[in-house]
Amino acid sequence: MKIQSVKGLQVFDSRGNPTLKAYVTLSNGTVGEALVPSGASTGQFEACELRDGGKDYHGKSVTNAVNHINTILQEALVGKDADCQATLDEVMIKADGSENKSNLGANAILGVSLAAAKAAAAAYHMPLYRYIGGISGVTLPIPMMNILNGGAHAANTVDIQEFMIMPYGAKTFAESMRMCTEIYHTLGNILKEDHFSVSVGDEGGFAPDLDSDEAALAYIVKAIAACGYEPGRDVFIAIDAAVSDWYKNGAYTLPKRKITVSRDELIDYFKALKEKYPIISIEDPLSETDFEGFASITKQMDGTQIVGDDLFVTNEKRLARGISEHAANAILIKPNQIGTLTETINTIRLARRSGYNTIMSHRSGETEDTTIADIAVAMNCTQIKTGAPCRSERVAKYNRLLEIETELGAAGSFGKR
Ligand code: 2PG
Ligand code: MG
Repeated sequence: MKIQSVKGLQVFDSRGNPTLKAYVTLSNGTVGEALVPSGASTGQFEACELRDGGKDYHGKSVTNAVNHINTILQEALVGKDADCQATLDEVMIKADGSENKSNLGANAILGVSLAAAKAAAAAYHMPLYRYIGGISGVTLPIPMMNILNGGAHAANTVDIQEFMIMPYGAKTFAESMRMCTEIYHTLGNILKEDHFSVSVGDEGGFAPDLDSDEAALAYIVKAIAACGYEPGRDVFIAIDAAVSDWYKNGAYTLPKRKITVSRDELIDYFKALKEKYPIISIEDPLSETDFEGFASITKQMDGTQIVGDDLFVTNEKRLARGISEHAANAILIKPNQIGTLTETINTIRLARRSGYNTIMSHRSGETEDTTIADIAVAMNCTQIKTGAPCRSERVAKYNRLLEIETELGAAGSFGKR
């Protein structure tokens, strides 16, 4: 289990931007590898994604982060046991020494953290979900599948960033994939019939130029019904409004339609959408600084899942504040928002203890790495958000979950909260 070497390499993500891949090699020759994703609508409280700046790659290269892996992190970790995850992560946090991992880069640290876990799992001849979750990590998450993209993820006229379907009528993960892919393709056909573009956004969902968020919701309801499912019974809708970017000087301006509203008007807007459409979950309905607003909408929309993404940034301290202020009732989990596997796990544990739903999530800039699928099962996250059933960097996670469901057989359970 002793770490023999730690290496980094600059590679590319699904948007063609540089990102990094980390390799951890053990003394018995076992290698663990991990690639790090990258967001577009990033929260201001996220751990630091270290980029070089300058002219090359429009400032986005990550050679400094890679160098940190090859020098400082390699030196700090060689000779340590790969299966002492908390110790490894602690050593890296100390080597960085900053509050938000800005010295070495959260991208560098997360890559090594995940690669070490994968090396240890491989050395024990265990799948990653079993290594992390033991025999109690058995939950296949229900997909929160993003089939229509807007906001910062698409060059279209739709304000809300993500429109997702949740197939509550499914009994297994495999069945949930059948339902979601049927609806996805049907939506494409309906949009095409109405002469809308079926080109896709960053997460593989369609990105048509619709008049409004409501038009998007109406098309999705139509697609669900056209497949023979009942909207609001078999399949629900989840949205990620991602409004942190809309907020300026106490007011919100819808990015595409340029309408400015107050916090209360925005809450009323979501309430009105929920009245008309089978919306079960709303992510980031208010700014990442507005704990009070989050508490207010959570109370006013009792029965709706209110998800903190930019609000919590997978950070245990921010989640603890949310819990004490009753802000939101669910948390999005993105390992690269915080930068180590141990901190990710601790945040999930706190959420679970406090009755908050946990949703494992990809980033809009992704890679072929499927680690989040394994972490979701290991930690019994009941939901996963990993894009449309389109583009291999998204589909790879779903395919990994199908594989895990088959492996677990009767021991697995399909989570729905
Ligand atoms: C989000 C994510 C993922 P990004 O806002 O939830 O869908 O987007 O990675 O751009 O932050
Ligand atoms: Mg979000």
